[in-house]
Amino acid sequence: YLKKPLTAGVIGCPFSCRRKSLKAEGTGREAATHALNAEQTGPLELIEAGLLGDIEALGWKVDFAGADNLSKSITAEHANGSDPDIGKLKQPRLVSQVNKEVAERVYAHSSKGELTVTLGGDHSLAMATVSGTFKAHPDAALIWVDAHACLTTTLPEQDINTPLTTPSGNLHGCPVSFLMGLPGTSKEEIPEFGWIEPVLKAERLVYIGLRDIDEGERKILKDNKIKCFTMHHVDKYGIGKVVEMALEHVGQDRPIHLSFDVDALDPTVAPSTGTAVRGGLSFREGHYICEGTIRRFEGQVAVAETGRLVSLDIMEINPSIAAMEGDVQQTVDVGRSLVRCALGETLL
Ligand code: 5AB
Ligand code: MN
Ligand code: MN
Ligand code: MN
Repeated sequence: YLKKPLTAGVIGCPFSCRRKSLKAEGTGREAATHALNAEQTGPLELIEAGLLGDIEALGWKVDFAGADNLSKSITAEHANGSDPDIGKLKQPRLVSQVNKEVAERVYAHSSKGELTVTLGGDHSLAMATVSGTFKAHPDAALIWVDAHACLTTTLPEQDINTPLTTPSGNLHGCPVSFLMGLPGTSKEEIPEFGWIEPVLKAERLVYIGLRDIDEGERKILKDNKIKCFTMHHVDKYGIGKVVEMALEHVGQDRPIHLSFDVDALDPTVAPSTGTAVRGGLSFREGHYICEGTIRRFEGQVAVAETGRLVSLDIMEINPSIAAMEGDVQQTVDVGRSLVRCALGETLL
């Protein structure tokens, strides 16, 4: 699936779907002003720390257009309060437009035969990464590593009291439902997101690391028979077996999109993230997933041999969140080494 010379198409998306300090600040007017701050500097920090050099050192070419804030102009457009909630969904037009733009970039890299590496930013960006990747690789499978299913649905206003509605209205909790075309996400129901095609079939999706699932999400997971390896399964079978079963489930010959939310890791491993949940993956378990996603052959650079990983998201590194000195550095370092692992770094 990847063309030689092996090239990583790196996209930096310093974007957040969440308004900053909305609760503290109060009114809608202030919220609109704060939409201008809807930035998350994770990708900038990763690049500054030397991620591109890391990738090159592993033998890849790097195709990188800059980690400029591609959301800035679009963000400014909506800073005048022209982006009212839709049902419970917050900043819907902003999130949609940023994602539409990123999706085009992802597609551009993926359709050139590059491995697309998208650095978030928050996980609403998966609307873009999965859309762009699956447009180039329609038979791809999605491995979603996260404490959360990101599968809350988006039923309109009259339904806000049903359990199937997003509890927070934050779109980083919804991308998978849009990608699957679940009820409430169709072009008719929410034309603002009409550009998203329902490219993701339930049987092509597998979760690893879940431990904070909403009531509505639990029902969707069951009804659609979506394969999940929660932390319970990681404890029970061990990470090696879990990755093996996950790959088996999606089929051995498909291109793979790995969407890695760093909050899948335990907060002691990746503290600088927005929705930390205790009881997560250890440092090694997280890295094993990246290593194990690619079938390895003795003594060869696995990625080069299989070329099955076509898209990698490293999401939710948020340097504005730090309880202790060193938290940001630690989280950025982990993000960097996850990328290296997925691109073929070996321990030996
Ligand atoms: B993340 C929650 N389900 O919808 C919601 O960080 C959390 O991208 C979503 O995984 C977390 O607000 C989304 C409670
Ligand atoms: Mn997530
Ligand atoms: Mn999460
Ligand atoms: Mn998030």
